[in-house]
Amino acid sequence: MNIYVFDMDGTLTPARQPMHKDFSSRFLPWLKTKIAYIVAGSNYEKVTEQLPPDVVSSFSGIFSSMGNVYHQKGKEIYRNEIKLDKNMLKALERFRKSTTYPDKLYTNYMELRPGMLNFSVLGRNCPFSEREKYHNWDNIHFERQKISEDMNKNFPNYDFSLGGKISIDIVERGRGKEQIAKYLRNLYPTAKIIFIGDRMQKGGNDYNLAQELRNMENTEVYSVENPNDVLKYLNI
Ligand code: M1P
Repeated sequence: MNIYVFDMDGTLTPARQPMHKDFSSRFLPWLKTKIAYIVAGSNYEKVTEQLPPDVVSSFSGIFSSMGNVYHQKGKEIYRNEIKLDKNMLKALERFRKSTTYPDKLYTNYMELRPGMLNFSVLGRNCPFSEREKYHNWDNIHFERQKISEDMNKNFPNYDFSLGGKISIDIVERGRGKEQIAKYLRNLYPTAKIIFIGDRMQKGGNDYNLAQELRNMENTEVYSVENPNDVLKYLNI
């Protein structure tokens, strides 16, 4: 038996965008015959915003906020909280103040979710066009990567990783997506667990889960760049 686990943004949908209709029309019939889970960096509300209701209800379970909240058929099964270190928050404030990003910054630069904090120098409440602008700038200046590396070194009790296009996901070490590997292995002791995500490179928010699974028996991890790659991999 195979158990499928999918990241959401960049894997099943474009980052922070609804699932495309042509994707869901091919994916849903496949999903209905399989046991599959989502593990998203976004919170549960965003997952249900981005995915059509029949897709949401066809998943066996949805891990959101980096695996810190778990829903089964719409019912919350567990949630973790995060303890925030004041010095860690101050260091993030300093990065926000000292950014060399030349364009407008927006107010919502720290978003607390269950068990995690999302930090974006740009600000999460920016217009969509500004996300792309910042992302293109970051691809040249590597601001998020530099902040994550610095913070991982100075605050080893936390884990800083790159999720989507403008932000950094922060969890207590061990409380990222990797926590779901043991959870699923306990549920399915002998099944093959297959994880599909777009951020499996070191520093990405799928990396730790991919590594955790690589260290377990009977698993497979598959890296994609976009939803089209998922359709190709599933051959649907
Ligand atoms: O699910 C991937 C990421 O999506 C968003 O990233 P960004 O806003 O940077 O594009 C965030 O919700 C992030 O937490 C999440 O990991």
